[in-house]
Amino acid sequence: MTPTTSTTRLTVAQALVRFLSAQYSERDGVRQRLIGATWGIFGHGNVAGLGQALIEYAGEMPYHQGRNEQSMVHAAVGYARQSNRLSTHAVTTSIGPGATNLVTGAALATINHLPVLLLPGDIFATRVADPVLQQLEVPYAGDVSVNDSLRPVSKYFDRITRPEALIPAALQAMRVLTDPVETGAVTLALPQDVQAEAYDWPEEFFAERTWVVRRPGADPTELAEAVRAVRAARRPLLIAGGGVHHSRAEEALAEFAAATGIPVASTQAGKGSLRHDHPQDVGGVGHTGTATANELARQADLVIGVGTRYTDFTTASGTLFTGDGVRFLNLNIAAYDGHKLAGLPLIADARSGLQELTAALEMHAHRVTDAYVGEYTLDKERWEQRVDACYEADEPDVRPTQPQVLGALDALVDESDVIINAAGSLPGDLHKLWRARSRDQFHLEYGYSCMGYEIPAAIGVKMAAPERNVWALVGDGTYLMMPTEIVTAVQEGIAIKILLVQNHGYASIGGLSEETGAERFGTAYRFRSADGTYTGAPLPVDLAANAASLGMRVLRAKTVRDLRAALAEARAADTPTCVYVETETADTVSGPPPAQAWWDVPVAETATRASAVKARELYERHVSTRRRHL
Ligand SMILES: Cc1ncc(C[n+]2csc(CCOP(=O)(O)OP(=O)(O)O)c2C)c(N)n1
Ligand SMILES: [Mg+2]
Repeated sequence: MTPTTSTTRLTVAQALVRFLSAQYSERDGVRQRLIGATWGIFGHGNVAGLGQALIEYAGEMPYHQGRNEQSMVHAAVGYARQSNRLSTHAVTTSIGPGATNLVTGAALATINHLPVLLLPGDIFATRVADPVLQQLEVPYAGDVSVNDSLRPVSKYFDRITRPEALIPAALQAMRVLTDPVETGAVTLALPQDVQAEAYDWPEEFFAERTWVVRRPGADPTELAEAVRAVRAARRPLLIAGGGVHHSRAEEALAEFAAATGIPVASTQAGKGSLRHDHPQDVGGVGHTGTATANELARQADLVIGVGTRYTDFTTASGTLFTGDGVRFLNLNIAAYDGHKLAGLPLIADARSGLQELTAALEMHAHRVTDAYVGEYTLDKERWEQRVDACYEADEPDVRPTQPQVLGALDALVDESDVIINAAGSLPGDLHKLWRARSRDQFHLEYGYSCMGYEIPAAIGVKMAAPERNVWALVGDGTYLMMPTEIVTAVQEGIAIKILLVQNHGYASIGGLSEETGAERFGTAYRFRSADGTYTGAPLPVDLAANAASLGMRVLRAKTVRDLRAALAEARAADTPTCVYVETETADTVSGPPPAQAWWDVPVAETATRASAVKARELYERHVSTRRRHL
C-alpha cells in the first residue's frame, strides 16, 4: 500500500507565501527566518495573485509597501547585508515596467553577493490574453517576456508556468539564497494566471525547513602551500574584502594579525574588518586607499587576499602590486575569485581558512620582522595626521568642505552608528578617511556603486538593526535619482538619518572628466549659458524643501557650527531626519587627499583639444606601468 499524503488546496501564490514563511537559515548554531518580510508594489500581474496571498497570510509574512521596485530591492539588500546574509526580504512586482525596474537592484545584489528573492509577475502562461497589457511581443520567441532581462543578473531564475513546478523551483531558490558561494538575486517569475491557479499541495512542502549556511575548511594541500608562501614572505600584506564580513571572520582575522604581525588593508567592502585604531589596520587599499596601505602594496612580495574579488579599484587597474616576484594567496570561498591574479588558491570559508592558517603558522612561530612592523606603524601614524588635518575646521562659521562634513560626523558617532554610501565623491573620501569603529559601521556598496542605493538601503539596515543609528550619506545627484523611499521611512516610522551634501552636480565625475580631458562636460547642475553650455549659475533647486515635502524632518546647516548641532539633533531624533548641508560647488576643489594610486579610465587617443591631448600623454605613462600577474 502506498502511504496517502495529505494535501492542502491553495493557489500558487498562497502556497509560495506559506512556503516562504517556513524557511529558516542556520549558521554557527543560530537559526533565523530566511525571508523576514515581503516588499511589494501591486499592479496587474501580482495584485490578484500574490496580493491576495499576502493578505491571506498577513500573520505569517509581513508586507511592506515601497515606492519604486528598484529601491525595494535596495532595501532588501541593505537588510540582508546587515543580517550577515542569513536573512533577506522578497520583492513582488507587477508585470512589465514593475518587473524590469528590478534589473538594477538585482545586478547590485548579485555583484555584492547579497541574497534577495525577486517575484516579478509575468505574462499569461496560457497565452489566452496575448498580448496582455504591458507585454513585450517577441516575434521570434513566444516564450520570452521582459522578465528574461533578469536572467543574466540572477544567480537562479525560473518561470513557474505550471503549479507543481513551484516545488522544485522554490527549493532551488532557497538553496541558492543560502549558499555562500552562489548567493545573489534569485528570481521566480510568476505568470499571473498561474499565481491564481489552485493545486493540491503535499503538506510536507509547508513544513519548516532549515538551510545550513556552511563553512567549508581548506584542502590540506592548498593549506600547506599557503603556509609555505606566508613563511617565505618578507613583506606580506593582507587585503580584507567583503568576504571577511560575510563570514563574520573579523575575530579570526584579528587573531591571524596578532599571531603574524602582518598588516591588514581593506577594500570598500572589507573596511572595518579590523577597527581603525587596531595597530595593524593600515586602511583602504587601491585607487581610493591610504598612502600607508598603497606603499605596502607596492613593495609587497605576498598579497594575501581574503574574501576579495580584486576589482580594478583594489589593484589600481593592475598598477599597484609592483614588488619583485610578488605573489598572491587568495583565501576565498569561491574558486572563481580564489584563482585570480594567478594566485595560490585557498578555497575555504574566510573564518575557517584564517583559523586553519593561524594555527599552522603558530606551530612555526612565524612572524614578520620588527623592522617591518615599525615601518608600517610609523606610516599609519602619519596618515592619521593627514586625516586629522582634513577633518579639522579652524573656522567654524563658514561652509564646510566635504571632509569637514565627515569630520563633524566622525566626532559624533560611536560604534553603534552605521554609515551607508554607494556613489559620488563620498566613497573615495570615506575609504581614505573614515575611522570605522565597529565591524559593520562602514556600509559601502561599491560593487555596483549605484546612485540611489543609500536611502532605501538605510531603511533595510534599520529594519535589521532597529536599535542602531543608521545614516544614509548622499550627494545631490544621488538624492535626485532616488529620494522616493523617504515616504516609506515616514510611513513606517523608520527613523533613518540622511546626510545630504549639496554641491550642485557631480564632484566625482566632474573631477574624473577633467583628468581625462573631457573638461567637466555635462557634470555640473547649472543653467545653460548664452554659448549653449551648462556654465551658468547653479540651479535654484531646494533639496531640503524637497525632502521636507516628502514628510521628513529637515535641519539645514550653513556652517560647520550649524552642522555639528544639526547632526547631534538628528542623531538624537526618533523620527526620520535629514541634515542638509551645502559644500563647495561640484566644479571647485574640495579638500580630501588626492588619489594615492591610479584608476584606468581610457582617454581619447586622438583629439584636437589640448586638455585631451595632455590627458592622453599622462594616460599612456600610467598604462606603461601596468603589470600582468601570471
Ligand atoms: C545609477 C548610476 N548612474 C550613474 C552613475 C555614475 N556616477 C557615479 S558618481 C556620479 C555623480 C554623483 O553625484 P552626487 O551624488 O552629487 O555626488 P558628488 O559626485 O557630487 O559627490 C555619477 C553620475 C552611477 N554610479 N550610478
Ligand atoms: Mg553632487
